[in-house]
Amino acid sequence: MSGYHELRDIAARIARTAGDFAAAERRNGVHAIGSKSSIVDVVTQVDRDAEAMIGELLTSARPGDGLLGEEGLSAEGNSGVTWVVDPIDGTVNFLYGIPHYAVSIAAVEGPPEPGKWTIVAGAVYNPSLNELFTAHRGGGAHLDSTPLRVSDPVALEESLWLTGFAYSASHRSVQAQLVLQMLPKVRDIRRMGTASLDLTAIAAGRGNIYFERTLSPWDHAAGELIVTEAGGAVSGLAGRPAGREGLVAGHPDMVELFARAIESMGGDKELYTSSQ
Ligand code: LIP
Repeated sequence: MSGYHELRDIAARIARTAGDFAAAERRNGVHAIGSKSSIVDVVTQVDRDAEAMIGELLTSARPGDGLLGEEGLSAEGNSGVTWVVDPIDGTVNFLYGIPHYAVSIAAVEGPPEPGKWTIVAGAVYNPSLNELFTAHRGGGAHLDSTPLRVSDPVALEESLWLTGFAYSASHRSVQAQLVLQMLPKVRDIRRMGTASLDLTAIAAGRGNIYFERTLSPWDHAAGELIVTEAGGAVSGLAGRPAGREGLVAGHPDMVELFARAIESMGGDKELYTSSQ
């Protein structure tokens, strides 16, 4: 078994390769080739090609590991490590040429499921800014070689809240209700469109709190470790694991403050039934 720092180095190298590939393809122009969970949830050929590239590079570096990716990448391993991959997080930004998208790659031990996994290494790479965020368990979080630290706690009314919205219209209506109640109480809200970069922003002190629902494992695995290794906390709501029913990230005191505020506004009401 490699050390976690070696897994981080593999994630970093491959995230950079795939991100530079995606950015080069973007310069030639891209278009949506289909939609997934709803008409607004698009996919491009570059998402698929980048994921295939990442799968091949990971398999050649670590042949016994499992794979789980947004565009269908899936393989069972026998090493106890699974790579959780978002080849292009922020696909809608990518489609429109908004330079705010990322490749996110995490190594997890145990079942590759939020609440059951242990995230041990991760990298999130934004090719548009040439920013590479990395972490490994117990080794701290870095932006390139600079150590990261979450921002100190502030009052609710001084907090910048990063968030995002679901692809499902009914889930969006629930999210809009919370925004309606929360917006007058905070400094402001940012919806930047890339969950992994929202998490790395929190790790870098570029916001006070991140809260989003309906996330998939590949949206948050790497960023989640980067936040906790930067001294932050990541939590679910109402005793549930951080994941698709909700994920709050920030300084531990801010997570506590926001989780209670969201719960008091009914923002933790279950969105998914067990069959969904
Ligand atoms: C998207 C995110 C976005 C979030 C969406 C979705 P994709 O990932 O990063 O910020 O709000 O729900 O998960 O689909 O671009 O990989």
